Amino acid sequence: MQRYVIALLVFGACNGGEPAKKNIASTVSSGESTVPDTDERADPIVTDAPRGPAKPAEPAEPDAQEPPAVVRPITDLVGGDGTLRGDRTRRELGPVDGDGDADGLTDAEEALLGTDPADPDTDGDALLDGWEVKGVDGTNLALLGADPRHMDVFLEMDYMERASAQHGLAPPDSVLDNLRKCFASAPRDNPDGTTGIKLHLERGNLVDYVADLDAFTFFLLKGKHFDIAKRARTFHYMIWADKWQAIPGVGRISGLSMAIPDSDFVVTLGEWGGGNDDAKSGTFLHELGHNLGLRHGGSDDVCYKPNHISVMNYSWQLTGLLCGGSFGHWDFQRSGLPALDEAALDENDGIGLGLAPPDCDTAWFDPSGTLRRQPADGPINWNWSTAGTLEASVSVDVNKDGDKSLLAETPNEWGLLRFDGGTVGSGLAPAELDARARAVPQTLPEETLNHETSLRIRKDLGYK
Ligand SMILES: [Ca+2]
Ligand SMILES: [Ca+2]
Ligand SMILES: [Ca+2]
Ligand SMILES: [Ca+2]
Ligand SMILES: [Zn+2]
Repeated sequence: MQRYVIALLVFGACNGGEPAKKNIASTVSSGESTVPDTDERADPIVTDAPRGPAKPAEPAEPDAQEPPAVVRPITDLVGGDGTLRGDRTRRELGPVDGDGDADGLTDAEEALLGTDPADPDTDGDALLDGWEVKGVDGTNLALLGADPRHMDVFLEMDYMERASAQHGLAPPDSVLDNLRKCFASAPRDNPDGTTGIKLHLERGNLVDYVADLDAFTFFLLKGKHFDIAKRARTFHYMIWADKWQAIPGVGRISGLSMAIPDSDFVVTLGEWGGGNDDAKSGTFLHELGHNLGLRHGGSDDVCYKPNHISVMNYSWQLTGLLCGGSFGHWDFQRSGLPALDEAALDENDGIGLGLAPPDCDTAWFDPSGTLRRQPADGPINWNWSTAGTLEASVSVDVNKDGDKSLLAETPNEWGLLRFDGGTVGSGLAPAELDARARAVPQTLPEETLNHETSLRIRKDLGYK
């Protein structure tokens, strides 16, 4: 009975109820918890689900431009100090003829680099062309691998330590590889003629241990360990922390983006023993997805939509997508899927034959409330009838939110990414930028996937 109540709270929070007020008082201590945590505890806990006053979705990034006829590696053109390289380069530059789009590069420099002299941000990653070539705020982005013709996301990751955390709190290299590869394979076209997004993950430093992190303390730690003046306009900031302060009625959450979109988030897998590689990879991607504007239902805040094959769907956050017979596939949804009418589901049609990813499973709740999975690109036994016959119209609350309704169509999430969350790309003056970078949100997006629910999901899916 208690479990049922918890589930209702969890699912209800995905549909846009009032944002919970969170207590911002907390303490910082230098000690660590003496309670050993494992991945197997079943305390009532909750994970996250950003909500709150959702900013209206902004139009997707414009299509990438036609690549220049000859694309030279940016390192051939720009030195680590932001100066353009070589005698030939200098000859090609000719006289300075102005900077028509005010991005810090002259029209002649832009012609040489293959950037758009009429667009201050040729690749649409919210970092101005001039910033990516010559640096900004004392941060040399070119030296860090930025390219004005290729989408870049920079992220500083600090971490906590707790010796009793079974899996450790900081990420191993294998997790960072998962994250980089996920973004590198993004279906996004760049002006340099390639696809993918370069995710620049920088290991930061060990921060003070905090047993029960909250937003106020998060921003204290950020102010102490993140160089706001140098990096607020170019870097996201996150902490691999221990546990987020328990939320009444929810419990502990696995992570939290401070807004949607934003430039700050935390991963708080302490209740999961720090999380195995899959939990770390998926939770990081999920929260970074929120930072980049993604929501729990693809097009909305509705959770557990079977027509949403993504780590933004709680069904797959802790395991990764199940594709080709194995878990651990890290992705946001790559193409749109049609709406599902829970009151009249045609089992023959599944979630859209020929539209769903061909080798991946989808997951939904059967009438008993058990999470089921079947290949996404095929018929689906929505009501889990034992005979397995396919029926033309069945009525099932497949996302278990207590209502049989229309689950809205879902988009290609990669096409929705916005890179200007929080302070990234900001044109604020230094004082205002500093204030914005330290501002504790009045309300936070809600994450509602708690520990107990996540364990049940993994069990139902047959994970491990
Ligand atoms: Ca320019
Ligand atoms: Ca430009
Ligand atoms: Ca850019
Ligand atoms: Ca770039
Ligand atoms: Zn979330």
